[in-house]
Amino acid sequence: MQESPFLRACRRLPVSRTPVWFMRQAGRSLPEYRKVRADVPMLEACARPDMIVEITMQPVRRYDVDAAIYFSDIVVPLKAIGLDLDIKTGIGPVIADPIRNADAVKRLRELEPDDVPYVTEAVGRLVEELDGRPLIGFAGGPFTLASYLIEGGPSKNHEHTKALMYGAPELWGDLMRRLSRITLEFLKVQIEAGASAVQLFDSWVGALSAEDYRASVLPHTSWIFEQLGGLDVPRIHFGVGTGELLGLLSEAGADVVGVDWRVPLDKAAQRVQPGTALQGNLDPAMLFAPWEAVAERARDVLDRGRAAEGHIFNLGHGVLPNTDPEMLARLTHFVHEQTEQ
Ligand code: 1CP
Repeated sequence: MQESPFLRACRRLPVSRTPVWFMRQAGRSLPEYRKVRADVPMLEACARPDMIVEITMQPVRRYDVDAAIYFSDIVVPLKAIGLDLDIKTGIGPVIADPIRNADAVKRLRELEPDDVPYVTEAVGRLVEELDGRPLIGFAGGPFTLASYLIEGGPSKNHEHTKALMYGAPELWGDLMRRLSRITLEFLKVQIEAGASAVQLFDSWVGALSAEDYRASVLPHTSWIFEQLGGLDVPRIHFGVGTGELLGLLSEAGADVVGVDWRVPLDKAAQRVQPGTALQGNLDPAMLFAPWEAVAERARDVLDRGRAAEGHIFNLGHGVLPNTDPEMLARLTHFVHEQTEQ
């Protein structure tokens, strides 16, 4: 079988068409998702192979996307090691006792494959059902996970996180090392079960200056990517508001850097290291404009994406909850049609 355009673009090989998938393509914006989730709390859904398989497949049935993304959440491995946390509708992850001192950090134990048997089972079933279409595994990046743990929930300014990072560098290092090991193990479980690429969502690192990112986050993320290096699975690295960090996100060891909508892809291509493919970067809010405007912008993304060594079409961040699924269907078709060789 011909290798998929998605995996080929990750590896910077010529493609028969520009591959496309959407961050957060599963869930939220789909009526069929809301239906199956109606009586099932989010974290329960993430621990049930039947739900995981169904929700992961929903967007694949609807759109001709070139990859599926495993249905889960970045806090699932933290729940699996016993942290008291929940995902609240309309809010996001909420941690009962925020982690702000050495005792709390020490309680973060390693993740074992046996903590997440449902991941192994669901990935295996998905690989079979996807029949050659790649499955992307994912995990949260260490800064983003640390932010939820330290703040206790979603945060705009990450003030407690930065207080710990600047004020207690050793404790910060310990926390980052523990989270990196958990993230690595969570990704390895997905890869060993058959995921053919992984994405590290360090969504909130854009809150840091380049200097602080280099000193306090990069060493940990580099370690994760290095550990994954021998597994022959493309590694995608994504964050929001990372215009100033794009070079460092690739330096961390990613094969593909995900770019939000703020930096045009031709500029982003100059900022990443040679040997890096790009993923992105249509503004997700753009999908609320009339189709003609969307098409024009999508064409611009494709044109600028040609400056990259490989391009995977995506949005600049996740699909917004009220997005019309019809727009995503049209957009997927448009990207394929414009780029078919
Ligand atoms: O396609 C998909 O939706 C796949 C599944 C997926 C992914 C990739 C979910 C399901 N979550 C994630 C990753 C995730 N979770 C990220 C990284 C991606 C991003 O930047 O958007 C982050 C930051 C989270 C944390 C999180 N979980 C939030 C954001 C809160 C904040 O700080 O603003 C929210 C709202 C959740 C809950 C969640 N995760 C996923 C779903 C479908 C939901 C909504 C839960 C519900 O339906 O009640």
